[in-house]
Amino acid sequence: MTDSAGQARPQGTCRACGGTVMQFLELGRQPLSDRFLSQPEIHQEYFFHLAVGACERCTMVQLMHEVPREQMFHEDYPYYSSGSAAMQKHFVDTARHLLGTEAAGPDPFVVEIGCNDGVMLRTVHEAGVRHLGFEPSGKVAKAARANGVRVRGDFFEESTAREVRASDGPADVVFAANTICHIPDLDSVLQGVDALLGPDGVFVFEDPYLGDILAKTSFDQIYDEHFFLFSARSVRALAASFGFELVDVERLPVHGGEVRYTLAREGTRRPADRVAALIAEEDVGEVATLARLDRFAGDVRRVRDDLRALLERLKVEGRRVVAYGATAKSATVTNFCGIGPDLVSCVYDTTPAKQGRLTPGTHIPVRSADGFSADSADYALLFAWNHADEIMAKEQAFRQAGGAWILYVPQVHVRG
Ligand code: DWN
Ligand code: SAH
Ligand code: ZN
Repeated sequence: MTDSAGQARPQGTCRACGGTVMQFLELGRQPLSDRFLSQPEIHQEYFFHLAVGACERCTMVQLMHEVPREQMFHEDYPYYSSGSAAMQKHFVDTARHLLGTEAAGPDPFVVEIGCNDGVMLRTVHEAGVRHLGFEPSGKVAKAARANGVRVRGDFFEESTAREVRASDGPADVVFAANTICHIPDLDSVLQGVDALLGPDGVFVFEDPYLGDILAKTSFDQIYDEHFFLFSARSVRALAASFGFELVDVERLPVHGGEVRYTLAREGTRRPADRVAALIAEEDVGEVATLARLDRFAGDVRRVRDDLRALLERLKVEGRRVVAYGATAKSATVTNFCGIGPDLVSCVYDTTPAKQGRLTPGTHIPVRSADGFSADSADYALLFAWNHADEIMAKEQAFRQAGGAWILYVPQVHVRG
């Protein structure tokens, strides 16, 4: 089968259902998105082939090639969830919501997969509720423990889930944010949830939403860690093949648009009307069709060409361009668009673990965000566009001094 350009489409095997995956977008040779390098490390970078496809049978959108999990999630994993005030608030609200609903009975037990620095479980701990976070990345797990959170430093999978069931009993809620889409082995995740969850328990997870990614051409949501781009239809199919049912969906504004999916054991709850409504909306938007995904691929290439053209023009004009937010997402943008230190002088970021290092693949220096206002750059490319409100509010002096932000979502534009 050929793609829109008449090329043979590479194929793969679906990690959700075993069906055939048809490639629709090629993003080239890419580094690990969260591996910020010291100077000597630039000679031994790990690269992989980033391409994305959709399953013919269950519609699941997924990467064509997998990166071993230990390459991504290890002692020095540098993303700290509490680095954004808006995300902190989101997770305090999430914890309160769970404590007031699914975890409101006598002696509830809440498990989180990928608890990171404890941004969500901290509130559960402070409420005195039994909990456990799975977090394989060493330093972020340590930060969670320092917040009083009970953490198991392992990957969540069927075997570790069974051990927790044996030692702690059934969970009322298994929660995960921005983590299930990171795990290619969905069989092991769903079997682990099945083993751990009580008969009336729920599995709640939120991840970037395919519908929003297509609508906003936010192709930077595609990188090594984001193995799956979920939709309500693909998650409903996944749930059904493991004896679960998709009983609720909620759209969330965080990280550029996500959906929170609620799964329960089949037949235990009546699905909310908004499940069928979102799937109907996906059908109207043809979210899962190859024709729509090919159109997205064309949109992505246009954004790449526009962004490169703008940065090259600013360079010719002698403008100083920096970037803001050394996001994992930006690895795809810089490497796919060919943006290195010749076009963007440095990236400002608040994360100590990223500062003083070089961005993956393109080797742009990362500096402390404290230095941003003194830089007097003409333009700042906003890699952390999902935190635009928070960042623009605290960096108002930049625009007052004549600086302008460059954004590339949903298309390339300048906000002066
Ligand atoms: O899914 C994932 C999400 C939840 O987090 C992970 N795979 C990895 C990571 O992705 P990301 O790096 O693209 O996430 P963010 O939240 O867009 O990263 C924001 C970056 O910007 C961080 O390095 C912190 C930095 N930042 C900053 O310098 N000043 C953030 C804010 C809010 C700020 O004011
Ligand atoms: N939940 C946080 C963190 C998201 S980053 C938030 O929404 O901000 C993804 C996290 O999942 C990382 O901390 C990573 O170490 C962890 N992770 C990756 N694979 C995992 C697995 N199989 N089990 C548990 N945690 C995992
Ligand atoms: Zn499939």
